[in-house]
Amino acid sequence: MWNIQIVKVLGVLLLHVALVTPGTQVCYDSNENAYSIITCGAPGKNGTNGIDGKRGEKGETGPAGPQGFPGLQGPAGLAGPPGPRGEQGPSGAKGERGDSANSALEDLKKKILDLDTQIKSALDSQNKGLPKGRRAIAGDKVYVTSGAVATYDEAITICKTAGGQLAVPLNSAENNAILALRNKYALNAVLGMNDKQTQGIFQYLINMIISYQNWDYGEPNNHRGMNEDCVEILSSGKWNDYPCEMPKVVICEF
Ligand code: FUC
Ligand code: CA
Repeated sequence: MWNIQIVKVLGVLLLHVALVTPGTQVCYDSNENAYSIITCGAPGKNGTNGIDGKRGEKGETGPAGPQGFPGLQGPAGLAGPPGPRGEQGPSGAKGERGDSANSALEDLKKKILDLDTQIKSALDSQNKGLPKGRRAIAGDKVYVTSGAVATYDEAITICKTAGGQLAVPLNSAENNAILALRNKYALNAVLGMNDKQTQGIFQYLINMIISYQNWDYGEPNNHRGMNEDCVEILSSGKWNDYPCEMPKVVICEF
């Protein structure tokens, strides 16, 4: 059986080699169910397109696109840490030669004396306007009163407001000048000292223990434990401690 097929194929091949001429071809003749040398018909027309195939699988990621345009500038960032210390700058020009310590001190003294003179003459011209008897002088101090009475605290404020301070005698000359004013009014006058801080220890307004003193006999006695913390000058010029709330003549010193 296989031998017959082989012989048939070989036969056709031989026939092809021997008889094929231009215009003829070895074609399969379906009527004969065999290959034969025939003139082959023109090839049929292309069939219509088949239906679309299935959607293919997702392709691989493409290459990166071109760089985009730069975005808008963002807000300013926080201040960075301080930079390292810069180098030292060049030294400045040499200054003028200063005054010697002594001549600077002399200048200062002169200025203070000038000021002192100015203040005294201003006070003098101010006090000369006062009626006689309201002004007394001891050394470089000027004592002034209007004859009005006030408590100790009020008296301090009155004299401070006037640019001076409550009269305080530091020696007998000053005590006499104050006494002269006190006696014009025949009323005891308040002095600028008290023992509010420590009973029995009288101090000036600047919290210094008094140096000069002119107490009356038996004074200061803080009579009957009455808080006699302030000091008045009596008609004798001697001093007595009395309660600060009692009104006394106010004498200021400048
Ligand atoms: C003396 C003084 C008192 C008071 C009284 C009336 O005792 O020591 O301060 O003035 O007299
Ligand atoms: Ca007393």
